[in-house]
Amino acid sequence: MLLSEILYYGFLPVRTRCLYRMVLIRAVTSRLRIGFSSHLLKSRKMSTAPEALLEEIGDKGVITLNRPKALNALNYNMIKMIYPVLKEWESTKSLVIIKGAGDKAFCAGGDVRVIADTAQDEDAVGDYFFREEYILNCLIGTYHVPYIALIDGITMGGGVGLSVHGQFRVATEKTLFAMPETGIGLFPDVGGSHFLPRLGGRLGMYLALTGHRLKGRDVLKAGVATHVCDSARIGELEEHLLKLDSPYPEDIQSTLDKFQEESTFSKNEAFSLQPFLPQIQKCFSGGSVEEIISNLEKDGSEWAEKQIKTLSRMSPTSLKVTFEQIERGAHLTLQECLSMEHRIVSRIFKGHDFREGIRAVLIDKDNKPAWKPATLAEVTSDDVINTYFAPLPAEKELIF
Ligand code: QUE
Repeated sequence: MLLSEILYYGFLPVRTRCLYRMVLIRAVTSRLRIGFSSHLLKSRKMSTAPEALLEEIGDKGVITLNRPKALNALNYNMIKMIYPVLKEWESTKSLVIIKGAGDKAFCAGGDVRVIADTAQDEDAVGDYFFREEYILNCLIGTYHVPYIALIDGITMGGGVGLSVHGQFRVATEKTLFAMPETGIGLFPDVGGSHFLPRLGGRLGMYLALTGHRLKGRDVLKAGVATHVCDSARIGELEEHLLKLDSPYPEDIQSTLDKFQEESTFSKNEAFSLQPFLPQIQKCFSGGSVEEIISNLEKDGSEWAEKQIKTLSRMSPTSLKVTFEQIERGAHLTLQECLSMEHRIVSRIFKGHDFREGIRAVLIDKDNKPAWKPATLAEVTSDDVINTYFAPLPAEKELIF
């Protein structure tokens, strides 16, 4: 920042100052972009709307993911905008709110299309996207001031990484949560190996392998959200939070509790997975993906048949990598989980199944991926899976 900018900034009234800082933050990040890869320059749009809004409102910070037409899918530019500001806010703010623009999504995932498109290139976006994304996930998981994610809409993959590790996650009747990566030849990353095995019982293994979607109050019941609030009142909740005077976490907690108490949707409904929890526990406790499938076959219920069908559509390699990842993650810190996931992703994003998954699900939308290997039996030895978990060359490791 130039001295003249600092001096000028000092004379502005508070609210104008906030807006001015937003502009400054944008200017600084767009300067940073000059050194970036050609993919980013090519993908720059003519539109001037920033892809992430970073607002300072007194001693509070508000991040808005601002790609509503792409369901706020997280791209590299957004990560580069958010990280330095979030880092600065850790020592200057009393709370941070993160939300999504538009009425459909908090964040539908990572911008996986561009990662698949460039996977074979020398300057593959995936080579730096995942590293920076996981560093951001770690900052959120270790954040020193209250971090409140308003997950009012679709919250999947990368969107889960921007919310679940934070102190407070507020779901609404519009929240749709999933870790659906086994369906596109990836695995539930962004710290999935940390939070999924900690959801209780084998629920996390079930969500990880099948990509099962949770809606509304179920997101709270599964332990992914900490609170619920009516979608129509999310704006009012945000206003209340922004008006709190130097809040302690307990003040935030009681504000969220009050809105939860006054919420009106599916209040008396049981957790939709409640009837299946014993089966989830029994079947998904198997010691391998094959054993889980054999447990489901033995179970023989209509529910079990449905799970077998779902699993048969997923990438066999992704299923085996995911099983191993969730087992290992149960005993690791968030940082260790993210380092492990970085080892896996560095290999898997260049593989056949990811490209094929993106083709089948997001490009051609035929939903008929031709996985290679095509069956679990063909993903032959544990050595093949262990290759994904092996250390990277020292300079490529993600160390916190
Ligand atoms: C599985 C996934 C993802 C997915 C669909 C799946 C995923 C992801 C997106 C996505 C959605 C909207 C976008 C976008 C990407 O879809 O991870 O760029 O605009 O990010 O079945 O894992």
